[in-house]
Amino acid sequence: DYVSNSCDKHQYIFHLTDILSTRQKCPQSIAKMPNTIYLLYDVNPPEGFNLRRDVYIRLAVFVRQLASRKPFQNVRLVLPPWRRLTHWKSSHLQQHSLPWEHFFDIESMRRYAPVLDFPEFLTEIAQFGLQEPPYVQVQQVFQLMNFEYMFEQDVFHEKFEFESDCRKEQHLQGYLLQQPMLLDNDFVCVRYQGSVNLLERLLRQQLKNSVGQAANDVKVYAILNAEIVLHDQWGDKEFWRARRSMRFAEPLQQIAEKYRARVLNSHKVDELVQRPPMWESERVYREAVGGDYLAVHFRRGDFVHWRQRSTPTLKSAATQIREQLHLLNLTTVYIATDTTAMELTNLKAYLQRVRVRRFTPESLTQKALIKDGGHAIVDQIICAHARHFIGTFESTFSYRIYEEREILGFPKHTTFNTLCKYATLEDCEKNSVWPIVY
Ligand code: GFB
Repeated sequence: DYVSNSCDKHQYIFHLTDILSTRQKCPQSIAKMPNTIYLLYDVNPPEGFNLRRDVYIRLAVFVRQLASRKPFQNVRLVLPPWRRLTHWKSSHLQQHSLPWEHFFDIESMRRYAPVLDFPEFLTEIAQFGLQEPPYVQVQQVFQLMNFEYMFEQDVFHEKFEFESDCRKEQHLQGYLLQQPMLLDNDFVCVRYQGSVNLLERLLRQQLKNSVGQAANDVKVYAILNAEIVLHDQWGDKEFWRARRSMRFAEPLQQIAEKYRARVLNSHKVDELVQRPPMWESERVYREAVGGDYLAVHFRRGDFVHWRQRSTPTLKSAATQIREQLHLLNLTTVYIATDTTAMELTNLKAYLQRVRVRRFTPESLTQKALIKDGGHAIVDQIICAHARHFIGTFESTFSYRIYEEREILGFPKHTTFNTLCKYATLEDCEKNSVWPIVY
């Protein structure tokens, strides 16, 4: 009924699923939606996958709330295509311009906020017929920059200011504007400090400046270096709702599930994890047991050089793993790591008589399908289902596993654990505990 009613009314349509079904039943209705604003964004190019996930949450919470206020009812957050990230080392794989659906369940995310994957955005905007395909005009690019000094007389104020000395060439611009179909009109630099909500003021100001354009114009804005905007409230109910809606893509979940069953004899039904078909049905729960294995995220790569103070040696990590296995009365450790084959062999040498397991794609075809990013997600899912987990100090990769385990319903002490630099040091620096909130 809702869909058929929306055919001849200029109604606010929230989910793309609604839009798509509307399109099938009455193709003209899309073009009638007034004031559609597409908000594109990108993140500082060197940033890794798991910080980018956090930036998404900041924007998703913001856009969801923004959509309840005039004139933003038809705002859409457009997910930036994934560029080849520096950590994606398999150079033989095509890892440019990957859509988010490769890694995440977009329908699930869309039940939280009005988001569009980049290819969906291109299709949708072409159907408006207002832009000349294959090109899309971005009316305004906001290049966010930090203020030189964050504090005025020791006080942190939320503020933004337009920067007069702004040349596009001076900025890295992320990957978004390298998309050949995006034509950017106007590039402005904005010094920005504060929470994501401050963006609303920026957008309102922009809309005021563009009066004179037709009321039902489609507007496309892009925000670069979006990691500069801070969470409105980190770790509150809304944060967790957005986080819970970010379920991994089904094919990756299946690969992880098959691996756990085959190699770790781990089956989610026996392990009492909370996994209803929809994230909306998840509830306060702390009874998860997990599979008969300890999981460790052992971050190496750049951490070995830049984080020497907190990164353990192979021998120290092995000692900590042994001790934990002994405490848990387990004999299997699953290791997720970005280390080299040589280091892994050395680590295993310190772990004799322990079953050490690590996921590798079962074929070249599977690796080409899931790519480095998918491989990392499979590692995260397997870690999330373990009886006990130990992460790496200050790694966002480990943080996302903590969150996943909070959602699945594990007792906190089985999750918020950190590898120490020295096996002998009981009170080494640990990652913070951020429990789930419903
Ligand atoms: O995700 P991420 O930002 O986490 O970056 P950190 C680490 C990337 O390395 C992951 C790969 O996205 C993966 O591609 N990687 C790391 C792994 N650990 C594993 C693993 O266990 N399995 C697999 N398959 N892949 C940030 C960096 O790293 O830390 C920044 O992105 C910077 O460049 C910062 O160094 C300090 O938060 O761990």
